[in-house]
Amino acid sequence: MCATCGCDDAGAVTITGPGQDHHEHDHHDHHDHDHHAHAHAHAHETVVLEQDVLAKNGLLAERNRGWLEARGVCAVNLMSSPGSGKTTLLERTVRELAADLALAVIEGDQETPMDAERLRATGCRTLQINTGSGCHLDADMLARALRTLDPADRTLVFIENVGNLVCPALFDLGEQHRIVLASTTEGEDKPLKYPHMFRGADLVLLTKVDLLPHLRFDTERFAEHLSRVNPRAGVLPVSAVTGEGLDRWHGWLRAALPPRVPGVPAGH
Ligand SMILES: Nc1nc2c(ncn2[C@@H]2O[C@H](COP(=O)(O)OP(=O)(O)O)[C@@H](O)[C@H]2O)c(=O)[nH]1
Ligand SMILES: [Mg+2]
Repeated sequence: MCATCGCDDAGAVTITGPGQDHHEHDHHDHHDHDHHAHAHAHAHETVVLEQDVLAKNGLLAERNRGWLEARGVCAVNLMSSPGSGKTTLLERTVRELAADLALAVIEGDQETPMDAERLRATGCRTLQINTGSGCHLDADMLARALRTLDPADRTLVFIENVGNLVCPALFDLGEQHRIVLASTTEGEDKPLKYPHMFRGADLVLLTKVDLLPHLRFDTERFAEHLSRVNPRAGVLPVSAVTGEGLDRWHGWLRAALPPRVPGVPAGH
């Protein structure tokens, strides 16, 4: 858990947007001192710290939820282990939906602007959050990213979380939907091994299904493992290479957008 690994108090968070060089450092010069103090506290007060961190995050997540709802903005949090295909799927999704939907992407990674650059190449407005040593996005990072993005009414905001099947599950961002991606190359057992992550999912995308002929992966077994930890979430098999399943994925996203209210002008 995150308070245990110490990631939440280490390193500066950087938010970088299009056409700007906007750095936010939310930690103090006495960071080393703080770090040691916290490390010491971890030995004795790990549980208390975890509760404090998560309680504070929960309050900020509620604020994000209200902010998003007031603007009619839909935030979708994509989570998976590194390499499951989050960025590749997003590249294709934003290319295909950009014609008729307002879209924006928030990219979370420890280092590098690489994923944000991939998304910007599609023409989509994209912000990069670099978490330093942090292994997840939290509600405060999302709040700052949303203020920078300032998305228009009815924008669909994709959040690519830091690649990790553990810590991001604990941090409510205030997002409307949680999507967990699991690739066929990762094996059928992941829902059982990482139940917290899969339990919180509204939808599970089984990615890289174009590779199934080359793998020993039993899709039904995967679905059965998922239903044991989360009977509510459906499995949607997709391939960002062949395009299989993408119509259904895009249909799911369109349905997730808040309905237009007749007679109410945009932004109200
Ligand atoms: N065969 C296949 N490879 C994919 C697919 N989606 C992504 N990949 C590859 O998987 C690797 C990791 O993809 P990426 O989108 O960067 O994963 P992320 O770390 O979850 O963002 C890259 O080499 C992609 O080309 C897919 O649907 N099929
Ligand atoms: Mg990525």
